[in-house]
Amino acid sequence: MSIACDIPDALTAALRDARHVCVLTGAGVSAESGVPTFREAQEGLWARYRAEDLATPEAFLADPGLIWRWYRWRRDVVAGVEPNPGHYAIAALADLVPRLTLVTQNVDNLHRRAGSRDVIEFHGNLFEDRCFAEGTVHVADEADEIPACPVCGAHLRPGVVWFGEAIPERALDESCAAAADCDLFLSVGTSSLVYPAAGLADLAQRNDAVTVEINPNPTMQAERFDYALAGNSGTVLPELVKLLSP
Ligand code: BV8
Repeated sequence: MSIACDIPDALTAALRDARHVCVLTGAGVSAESGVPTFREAQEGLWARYRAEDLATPEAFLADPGLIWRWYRWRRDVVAGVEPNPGHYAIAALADLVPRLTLVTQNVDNLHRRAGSRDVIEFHGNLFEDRCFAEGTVHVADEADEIPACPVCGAHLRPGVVWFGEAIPERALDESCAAAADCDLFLSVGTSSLVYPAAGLADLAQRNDAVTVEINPNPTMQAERFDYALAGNSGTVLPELVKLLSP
């Protein structure tokens, strides 16, 4: 495994020969848009909470109003920013390789806003609400402190996957299939600490894919990747696109 920021020739060759590229992204790919990562301390009135403690069904049951306010704050943050060159590069890459599968841990919808199609939202979407009891999708009334399901009256909850909750079956199956089939796996802007998302790179490696970590702060898993590019996704990903552009 080599730590570099310029793109090694062997990786350039692997990218040019790739039949199927699988890209996994985390909060770091949205950092250059101004969205705080999970690792970064929460801001303002949320500074006294750890994101991991708020993103749980237990926290919602204990104080649904508090959790709704947190997710509304995050929606407002995301609504006030734009995708960055990293998001746009991934959207462009999809048209430069035979097949690209994009799996994101981010719930911020920025990949879609950058033009990526068929994004696998492994941990759900901030802008989708669900009935806490039935799981059905509903549009929450922004006026309500704690919106209620129009069908059964139960609380509505943000359409994200909380810690301790299962990954949506289709997202899990499609992501595992893509990781096992790809010949190049890019892990971008993730600390590789949250499972099962962090296990996808191993699955790709076990199926002989070339694996690459793109992160300005090489993670504890960096050793396990074939390449670790220690740079910002908003810089490194456009470089990869340039290498493929005619
Ligand atoms: C489950 C949605 C079971 C909500 C999220 C195995 C081992 C250990 C623990 C577990 C295990 N298996 C399961 C667990 C438990 C748990 C887990 O992994 N815990 C961790 C903390 C140890 N996993 C779960 O609970 C999962 N569910 O296992 O269910 C089950 C099975 C069947 C039936 C019932 C139950 C569900 C996990 C999903 C939780 N939801 N998000 C919300 O957003 O509110 S996770 C959330 O945190 C994000 O989605 C993301 O996944 C994670 C944060 O990680 P990152 O995205 O990587 O962000 P982070 O801030 O950590 O790092 C940012 C990185 O970017 C840094 O490395 C930084 O250097 C880099 N960076 C910064 N700037 C840039 C950059 N990179 C590039 N460019 C830049 N400019």
